[in-house]
Amino acid sequence: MTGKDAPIVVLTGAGISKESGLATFRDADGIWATVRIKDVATPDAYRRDPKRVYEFYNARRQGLVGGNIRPNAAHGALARLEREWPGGVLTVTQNIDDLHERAGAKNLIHMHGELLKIRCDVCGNVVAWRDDLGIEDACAACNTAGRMRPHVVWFGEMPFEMERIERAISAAGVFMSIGTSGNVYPAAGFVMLARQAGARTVELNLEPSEGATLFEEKIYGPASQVVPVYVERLLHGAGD
Ligand code: BV8
Repeated sequence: MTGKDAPIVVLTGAGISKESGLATFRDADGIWATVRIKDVATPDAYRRDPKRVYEFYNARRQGLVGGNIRPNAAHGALARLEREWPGGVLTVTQNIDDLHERAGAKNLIHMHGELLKIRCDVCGNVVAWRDDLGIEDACAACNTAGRMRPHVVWFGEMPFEMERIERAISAAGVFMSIGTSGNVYPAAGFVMLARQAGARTVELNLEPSEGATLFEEKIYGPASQVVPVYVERLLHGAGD
């Protein structure tokens, strides 16, 4: 097992929130089974039909805030790891839900943005937002109406805090990938960076991801079961 003074970087995807009641993207019952990326999750979609994009994110936002959605044991185990691991833990999530924060995570990067925030397309001002977003909503900073968008990274847009993420992975002793299919870049390429840095790489997922062969260790099962067990092993493993 890795020395406890080595930092850990954890990448999470939609699979970690599935047992909390949020849909994934590419499972049979996933989001992309009913709506096309190019219609709702690209800058062109927003320019072409903002109402359609607002409706897509309003439905997901209402599902998150109004649907009795709670963090599960996997989110809780990662927050525990962050509290107890001497070398420090950074969680990088592709998810736009707030379940990691609600489970207690502090050192957290939402590389694809956050569903509960909106951003002004004119001045860049970002505000917390839990209601429906409409074309009539104005920016609290520059007063421009009709230019507020979800604070979410669409396909073709640069994910947030990439330099900080790459620096952290380059210094990591352990890289854990949880609940992601390994389809979306640049996140899907992080394991390569971790291997180049000499980090121990482990995938915890329901089934092998696209990048499964790149991980030294692979543990399959529902995140709420396998993640707490793995965290316990990291913290109090028999030195294996
Ligand atoms: C960019 C926010 C460039 C919106 C999302 C190579 C290099 C760089 C880019 C590309 C490249 N090749 C292609 C690209 C372009 C593109 C891309 O990757 N396309 C793919 C489809 C081929 N990437 C981009 O556009 C990115 N931007 O590259 O910018 C650039 C450069 C310079 C200047 C400007 C720009 C931006 C990508 C971000 C897009 N936004 N989300 C929203 O949420 O609505 S992506 C979307 O996919 C979500 O963020 C999601 O998190 C992410 C990844 O999906 P997963 O989380 O993995 O979910 P998925 O359903 O796929 O898998 C779930 C997994 O969980 C499964 O494996 C399942 O088995 C497992 N699971 C299920 N249940 C459980 C479970 N596991 C455990 N327990 C369970 N119970």
